[in-house]
Amino acid sequence: MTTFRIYLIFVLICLAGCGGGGSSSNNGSSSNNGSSSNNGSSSNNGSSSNNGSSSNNGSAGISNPETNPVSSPNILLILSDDVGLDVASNYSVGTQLPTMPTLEGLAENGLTFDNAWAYPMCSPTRATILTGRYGYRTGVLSGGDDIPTAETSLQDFIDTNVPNVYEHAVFGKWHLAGNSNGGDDNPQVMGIENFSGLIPSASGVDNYNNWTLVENGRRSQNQTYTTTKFVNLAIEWIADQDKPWFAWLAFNAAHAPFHLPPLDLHDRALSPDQSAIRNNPLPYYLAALEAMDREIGRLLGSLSSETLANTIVIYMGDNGTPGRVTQTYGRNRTKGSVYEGGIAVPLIIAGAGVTRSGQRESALVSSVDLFATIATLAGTATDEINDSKSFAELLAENTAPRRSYSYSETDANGSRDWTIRNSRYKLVQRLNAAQELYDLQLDPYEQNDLLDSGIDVSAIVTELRTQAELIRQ
Ligand SMILES: [Ca+2]
Repeated sequence: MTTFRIYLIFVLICLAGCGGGGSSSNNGSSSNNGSSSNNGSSSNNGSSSNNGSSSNNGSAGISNPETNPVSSPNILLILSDDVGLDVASNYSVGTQLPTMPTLEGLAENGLTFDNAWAYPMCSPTRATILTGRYGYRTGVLSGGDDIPTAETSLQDFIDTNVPNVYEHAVFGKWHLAGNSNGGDDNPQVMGIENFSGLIPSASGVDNYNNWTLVENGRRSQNQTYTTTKFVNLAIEWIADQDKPWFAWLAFNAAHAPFHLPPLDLHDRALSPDQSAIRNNPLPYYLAALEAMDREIGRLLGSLSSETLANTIVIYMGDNGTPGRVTQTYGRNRTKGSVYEGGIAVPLIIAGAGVTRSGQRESALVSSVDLFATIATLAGTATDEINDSKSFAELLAENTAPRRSYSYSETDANGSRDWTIRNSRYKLVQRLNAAQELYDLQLDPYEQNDLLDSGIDVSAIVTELRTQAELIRQ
């Protein structure tokens, strides 16, 4: 067993609850009533136990399996790019899977969601998380759409409702900025105090090893592998925090261009030839995911055991796997589509307050729900706001309230498609096409349109269409 793996196991055990009974070690307010005892000063008086500059170096505390809810936990939101269920190693969809011990460890110690939906493309999913509103409301329905500055960001919402409690930052891919909303300054316009990542290139980078970094509006060229750089930035920023923090870490991995990641970040023997990558991109795409997993492990390993015990980690894919590297799903039912291959994404949550260790959850949840969920975790007591419904209670209680319907849509390439589902059935309405109905329990890959089956499903269709119309009012 490598040193890294031993270390990782310690980190994951810590996420399950080491570090002293789960009481908050964040300095500053731990109240959830909107007032703060942390008066907004950013004093660095040494009283903080939250910044965790030291790395874990022993086994102290790992025998405590309990993770009690904590007030004002640190929140680490990790988004991967173009990663559907077929390449998520703890879902049973694909056959060629990446080795991802960090995420598998999170799943073993946390809660895995089997029915999480996002939008079919990058920008719309990010906009739903940022605003808690569906794309047809914000206008962000396709890759590259600009987020309107009139929208209230999750970070602004937290700052307003639990003032002076959280520091927040976004690292990595933004994909919501353009000429209409401030360009490189858009994250600051949206209330992000600290942004370091990707803005200029529409979908990510042309080259993972040579790209334009934007740090609070300032551009510079960077030659560090993007996955590594974003983790470096997150580690450095977290180490400086003396208040509870909310870090949004959005990898551009494993979005195209398919490439050979640094050899020390994966164990695959792959040719660096571009022709080899072109001819069979899947192993390279998997290697990029393995590199991401290893770097997530490095990030978690950089946190002190005390900080880990007060941190909740949310991992989610932003949309389905691209057609060139998809498995199981049909070629035209991948990223960009409202079929499962486009919108069903991995979602794992572990850490502070997640007491349903190693369990799976079938509740319908959506990227739009992350707004209210994260706001609730931050102490705003936001069960529902805009289109967003918090599922924070599910992290500790499997009988918590849940959605009856989940919704997604796209307006890419003139498609203007939408879909809605209940716990079992899914209605698909594509532009200028007949509606389709699938039984996701019996037919998870949408092979058999029930509207072609001769079975009377009119009541189901009516129910779902009525609910969609209510959502889209
Ligand atoms: Ca994406």
